[in-house]
Amino acid sequence: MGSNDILMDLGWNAHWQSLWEASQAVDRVVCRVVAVQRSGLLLTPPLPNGQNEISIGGKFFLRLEKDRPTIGDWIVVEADSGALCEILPRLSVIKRLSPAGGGEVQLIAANVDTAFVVTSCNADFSVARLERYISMVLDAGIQPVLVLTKADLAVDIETYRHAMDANFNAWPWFFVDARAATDVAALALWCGQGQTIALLGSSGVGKSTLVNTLSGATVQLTQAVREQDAKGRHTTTHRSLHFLPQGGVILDSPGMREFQLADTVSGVGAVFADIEDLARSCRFRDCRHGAEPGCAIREALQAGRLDPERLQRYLKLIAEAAASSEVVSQRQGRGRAVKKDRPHIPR
Ligand SMILES: Nc1nc2c(ncn2[C@@H]2O[C@H](COP(=O)(O)OP(=O)(O)OP(=O)(O)O)[C@@H](O)[C@H]2O)c(=O)[nH]1
Ligand SMILES: [Mg+2]
Ligand SMILES: [Zn+2]
Repeated sequence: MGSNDILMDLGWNAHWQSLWEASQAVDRVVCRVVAVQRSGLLLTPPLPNGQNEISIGGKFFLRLEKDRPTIGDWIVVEADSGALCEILPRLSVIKRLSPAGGGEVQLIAANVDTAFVVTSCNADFSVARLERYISMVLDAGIQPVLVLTKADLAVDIETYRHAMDANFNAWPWFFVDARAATDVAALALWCGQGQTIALLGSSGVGKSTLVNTLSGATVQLTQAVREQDAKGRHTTTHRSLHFLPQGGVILDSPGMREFQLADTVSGVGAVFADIEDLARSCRFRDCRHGAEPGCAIREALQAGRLDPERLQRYLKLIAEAAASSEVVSQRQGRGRAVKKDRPHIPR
């Protein structure tokens, strides 16, 4: 396997080393997927023959999206032919429901340690959207860090501080001017060697600006947002991995428009752990928090210990994740059936 030092710079660590040793064969190398293109995968480090692009091909192409290689994956490749042999088991994967429908999941990134969930101190800010992002991130077992950009432009920063204090104190959060190295220095804690960070957020919130400031260089294009409504212009058009001077690897992504949760019920539960704790002390296991006696949720509402809007947001998100789980499991069940019984499937 090439130089270990190079792999370390790509996020390699003892976990990957042991998996690799278990599967090692003399004619194979391990690489990280740094971009997924229509024609194939971009890899780093390149294969011994200098090739840094391979096609997905064969058995991987026929798989459900969740089992196909995605950005951030560690893959084992035949050194000479460039054939993809295996995807090393993922430590984490961020996914959403595919907008194409049909219960397909869409992978956003694999093997991410920390997600910087980015929003701005302007019209982009939405407690509900932050909760949605954090649900997706926690479901993947990833540490969320909330980054509130454009603090330098905020007319009334206290409004944002209040909303953050009321809802998000379980996670680290920061006000920053994303262009200012001194502000962004607070994020370096999550950017050390062996760490992979993903940036998530709407267009125009400053994801690429953060990559540039953390890099101390202009590695990504950025563009001013629309004056009238603070909406971005979808400047970043594809996902890409960047290597930070702090030693970590950071993934820049195009701004996400509204997205639907995949099968992430437990992520929603983790965001609203306080509400799920309360629900466990309702007298009836199947309490619907309506008129039932001994309802801990209703008591908390009446005592002013639970914000009714927060409860509504929880109920909406948990219903969405449950509905997604249903269609996703149907789709994945069908995927297996198709493989096993292919000749008999009626058209
Ligand atoms: N004043 C100020 N401007 C910022 C801040 N963060 C980003 N900007 C500006 O906002 C604009 C959009 O920033 P980008 O980094 O391109 O946003 P993005 O999230 O990458 O957007 P997409 O690539 O479209 O998803 C640029 O003009 C940045 O200079 C900030 O904290 N303060
Ligand atoms: Mg961008
Ligand atoms: Zn109840």
